Amino acid sequence: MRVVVLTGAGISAESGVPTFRDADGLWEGHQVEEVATPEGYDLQPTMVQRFYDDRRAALAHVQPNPAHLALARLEQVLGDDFLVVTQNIDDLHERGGSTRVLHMHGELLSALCRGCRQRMRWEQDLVDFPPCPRCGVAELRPDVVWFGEVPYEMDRIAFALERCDLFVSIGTSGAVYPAAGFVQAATTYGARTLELNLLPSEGASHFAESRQGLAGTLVPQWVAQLLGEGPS
Ligand code: BJW
Repeated sequence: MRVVVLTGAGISAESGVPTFRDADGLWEGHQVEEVATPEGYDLQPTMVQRFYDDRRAALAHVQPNPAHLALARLEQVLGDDFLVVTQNIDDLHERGGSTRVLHMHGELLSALCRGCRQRMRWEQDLVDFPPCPRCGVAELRPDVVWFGEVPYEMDRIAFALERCDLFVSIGTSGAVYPAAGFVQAATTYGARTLELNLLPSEGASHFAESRQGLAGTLVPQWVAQLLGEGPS
């Protein structure tokens, strides 16, 4: 059985990573247009660099939770028939043991040079605009996908959605495209669909099944069920 899992901010919430649109979420203290668009970055680059520097630094203080660990366990069983597509820019899937992960909205631990367009692993602050180690131009920005930009890995994601038997969406509001449209694509190609979310998402009606609760509880339960270990 081929399984594609889409994850959003909700899967990292119990690790202490703020979501975007919940109360106390990241958007509560910031205008989305200011920190998550190329235009916002051009207007206030230092403020945007600080926003991402703070989030990068915060990674050192969070750990994967049982939901991340359960997905890594499922990958160990399904191997190449399993894929995590994450909208998250944290590294909690990888630290939880997953290796088959596509970061469609980029990664905090990566920088993108606006001079030479190279992407590179980056663990330090960017607020002082250090020169690119490759081309020397001081135009490094967070390697994340802002509104109006094209998400990463779309070809590989489309290929996986066409071939999967089961599509599972975990901890995402379904407010942001193209990820919000994956459930309809998977359905069109014949997959069964399941949503695991604290509350019904904006796209809940598109899923064949929807379960509400904490990801740290629901995901291990679902994985155990899929592996024949729990009640069906
Ligand atoms: C729990 C939980 C717990 C809490 N357990 N659950 C009009 C119509 C349609 C589309 C558009 C339109 N106008 C413009 C567009 C396109 C636009 C878009 O979607 N806009 C919408 C606002 C309408 N999209 C784009 O511009 C994208 N690019 C694009 O479309 O390019 C064209 C193209 C596509 C494909 C091929 C070729 C061309 C780019 C989108 C980039 C989004 N970027 C961000 C910032 C990334 C960097 C960063 O992290 O700062 O990505 S925005 C932000 O939202 C971030 C997230 O990844 C994304 C989704 O958020 P997510 O993960 O859903 O978080 P929340 O907070 O919204 O929800 C959390 C959920 O978890 C909630 O439901 C909670 O209930 C739940 N939860 N705790 C389980 N413990």
